[in-house]
Amino acid sequence: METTLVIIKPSSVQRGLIGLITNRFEQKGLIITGMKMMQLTEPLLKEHYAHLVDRPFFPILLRSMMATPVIVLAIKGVDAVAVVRGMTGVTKARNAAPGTIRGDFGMSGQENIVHASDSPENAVVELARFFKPEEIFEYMPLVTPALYEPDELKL
Ligand code: IDP
Ligand code: MG
Repeated sequence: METTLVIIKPSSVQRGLIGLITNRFEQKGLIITGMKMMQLTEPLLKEHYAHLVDRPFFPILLRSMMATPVIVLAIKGVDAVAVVRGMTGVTKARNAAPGTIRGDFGMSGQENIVHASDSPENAVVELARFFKPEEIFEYMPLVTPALYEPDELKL
């Protein structure tokens, strides 16, 4: 199984969406293996959004991501990175498909509800950026055999 990183962004914390968003992942059958509240900092965000530091909107992105604490989630499942990206929807929330988190909860390209890792390689790097190893728990919920056909669990 893969594990991916989700960040529930400050605008979603402000709007009281922590429970609704977390519920989406649980309802899907994904396993929450890490979850905490933390205050993001400029150095951490410059690393996390290194691909955007030269963009004109970067100061706004920084301010927005530090406006309140965030919730970081480690989420596990078969193909979890792609599954969670699919559930997240495209970056500009007002164009995101209905049924996706961004599509159902957002209107903005900037305030787009959640971050989700975009590749298995980045997920490994991002999980290590936001979690200490002991903050991710490798348990298997008792319902797992009801969620997958046995061969799928051997992937
Ligand atoms: P992603 O979150 O869908 O992976 P990225 O391109 O990695 O999208 O951008 C990271 C974050 O930066 C976005 O989620 C959004 O909050 C912000 N962002 C990206 N592009 C724009 C833009 O053109 N205007 C304003 N904010 C943007
Ligand atoms: Mg991205």
